[in-house]
Amino acid sequence: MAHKIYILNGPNLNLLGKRQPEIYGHATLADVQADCKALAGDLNCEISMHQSNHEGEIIDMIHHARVDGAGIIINPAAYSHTSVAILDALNTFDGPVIEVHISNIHKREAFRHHSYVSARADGVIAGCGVDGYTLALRHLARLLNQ
Ligand code: CA2
Repeated sequence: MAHKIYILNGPNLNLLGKRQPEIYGHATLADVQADCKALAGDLNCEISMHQSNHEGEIIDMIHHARVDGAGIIINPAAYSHTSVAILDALNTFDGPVIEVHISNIHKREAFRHHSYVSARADGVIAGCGVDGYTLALRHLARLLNQ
């Protein structure tokens, strides 16, 4: 059976490809979803991708992943730097978690350098643009198919 991978995206990422292309590039979240879906079949994975501007909804999605998710790829966006609640939710999930940031948060303002989610993440990808999502998917598939 295919491994179900939840790809969760935090606040403002619905604007990906529509604003600030100098930081986040031109690809939209729909492009990211299409790239991940195209790759998933070859990796024995199935994608369930979501975006929310609301912290509680992201937590609800993590709870859904607890039921049938094999792994989580999460870009918590600004909540990375503020949300103990998302960290706590991820700590209730048993499978592997990969944190993705499109930009290199370590090259940006100091307040972006710390992520609460990194304390739970099994891997962190930052600064690879939207390629970070497919890189994360390949890595999760390697972990889950071994
Ligand atoms: O680099 C990343 O992926 C971030 O998680 C993006 C967050 C930011 O707060 C983090 O520090 C790093 C911001 C997401 C906002 O996304 C937009 C995309 C396009 C246009 C406007 C916002």
